[in-house]
Amino acid sequence: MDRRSSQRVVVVANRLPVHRAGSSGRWQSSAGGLVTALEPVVKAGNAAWVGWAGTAGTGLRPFTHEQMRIRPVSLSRDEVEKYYNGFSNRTLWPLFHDAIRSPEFRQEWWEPYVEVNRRFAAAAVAAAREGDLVWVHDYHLLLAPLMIREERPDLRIGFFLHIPFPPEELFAWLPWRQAMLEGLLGADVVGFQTYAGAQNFSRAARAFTDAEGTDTLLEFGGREVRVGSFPISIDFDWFDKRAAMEETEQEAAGFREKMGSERRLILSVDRLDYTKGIDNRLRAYEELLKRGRISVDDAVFMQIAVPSREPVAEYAEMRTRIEQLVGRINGEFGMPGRVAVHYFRRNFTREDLVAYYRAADVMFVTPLRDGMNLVAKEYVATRTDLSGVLILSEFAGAARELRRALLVNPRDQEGMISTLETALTMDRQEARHRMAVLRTVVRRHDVHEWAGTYLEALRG
Ligand code: GDG
Repeated sequence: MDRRSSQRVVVVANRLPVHRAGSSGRWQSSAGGLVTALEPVVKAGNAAWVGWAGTAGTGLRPFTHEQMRIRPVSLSRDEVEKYYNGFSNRTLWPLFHDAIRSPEFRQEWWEPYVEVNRRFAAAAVAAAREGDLVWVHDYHLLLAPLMIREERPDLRIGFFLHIPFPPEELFAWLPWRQAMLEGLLGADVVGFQTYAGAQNFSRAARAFTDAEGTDTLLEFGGREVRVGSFPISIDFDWFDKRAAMEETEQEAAGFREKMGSERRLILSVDRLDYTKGIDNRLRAYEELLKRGRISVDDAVFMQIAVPSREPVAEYAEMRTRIEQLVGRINGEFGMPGRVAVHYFRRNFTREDLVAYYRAADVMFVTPLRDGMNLVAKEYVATRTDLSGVLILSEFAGAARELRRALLVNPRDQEGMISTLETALTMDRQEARHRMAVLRTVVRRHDVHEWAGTYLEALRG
C-alpha cells in the first residue's frame, strides 16, 4: 500500500457515529448520511472519530467500536444550551439559511461556542498521529480548523459545510464574522455543497480578512487554501437493492392498500424544521382540493416529520402551526375512510422509509433553503422501475444536479399548485424518461465518490 492510501482520517463532527441502544446501554452505529458516508473510510484505516455522544455530562472514555477509534467530547448541560441549542441552532442555522427566521446574536452563546470548539480541536490533536488527515464537519465547528492548525501545522486539515454558506451581505451580520472566516481558513481544503456556497465563502473571506485570491484558491497567512464544491450524496446501491427486495415490495403494496390503492400517493419526508417548507406544500395540496382539481378519492398526502431540536422555541411554534394546518385540511376535506393528510411525527426505520418511497407516486420536496437534501436522492435511488415523479425546490443544493426533477420555487404558491397538478397527471413515458436521467446522475455520483473526491483534494 502506498503512503497516501494508507493515510488515516480523523473525522471531527458534532455527533459521534454511535449511540447507546435502549436499556442495554450498548453502543450501536447510528443511522444517517454522514455515518454511512464516512464509516468505510474511517474503518479502513483504523482511524478515529471525534464527537459528542448527544447527552450532557462528562466522563466518557475513548473506546473502539467496529474498528473505529471513538473519541468522545463531553459537554455540560450549560454548553448544550449555549453552544448547541443557542449559537449553533439559533444563530448560525437561521443565518446560513437565508435568515428565514431571525438569527439571535448573543455574546453569552459565543463564548461557549469558542470554548467547545477548542475542546473538539484538542481531542482531534490528541487523536491525530503524524501524517494523518483531519476532516472537520459542519457549522458547529467553524473555528476548529485554525485551532487544530495552531497546535499541529504538520497535519492536512479539511473542512466540509453541510448547510448553505450565505451571501456576503447576510454573513456580514455576524458580529464574529472575521474570527469565523479565519477559523475556516485554517483548513487546507474548505468544501461546500454547491459552487455558489464556495463563491459566497471566498467573497466573504476577501472582504473581511486579509485573504486574497480567486473563488477557488485563496492565499492566507502565507498558505494556500483550496475552496470548492463537493455535493454530498447517498449510498445508491443500498437504496437500490433494498427497494428491489420482495419484502419491500410487499410492505409498499400493504401501505397502498391501506390508503386506497387507486389513490395517488404524494409523500414528503423531513426533519420537522422551518427550512423545509412543509406548510407551503400543505397549502398547495389544500388549494388543489379547494379548487376541485383533485379530490380525496384521487389523491392522498403523507407527511413524515421527524422530531427535531424540540427545546428551540421556533421549532415548537412551527410544529403547532403545521399540526393546525393538517387538522384544518382533514377537517375540511376528509371523508370516512379517506383521510386527506396522513401526518406522522416520529422516526421510522430506514427499511420502512424505503417502502414508503416505493409506495409514493409523487415525492414533494420543497425546502425554502437546504444545503443538499438527501431525501430527494434517496427517492430517486428507490425508483428501480423508473416510475414516480420528483418535485424539487430550486433552493435545495440537490437541484443543481437533479435538473430533470420538476423544479419549483416554494414561495410561488401558484407555481407550487400547478407543479403538483402536473406531477399527479404526468404521462408515464415522460415520467420514466425523467427518472432514468435522475437515476443515472445519483448512481454515478454516490456517497463513495463524494468521500473519495474530497479526500483526494485534501491529500493535495
Ligand atoms: C443536513 C442538511 C444535507 C428522515 N426521516 C427518517 C430518516 N431520515 C433521514 C433521511 C435522510 C436524512 O434523514 C435527512 O437528510 P437531509 O439531507 O434531507 O436533511 P438534514 O437532516 O437537514 O441534513 C442537508 C445533509 O445535512 C447532508 O449533508 O443534505 O441539506 O440540512 O438521509 O433518510 N432516517 C430514518 N428514519 C426516519 O424516520 N432512519
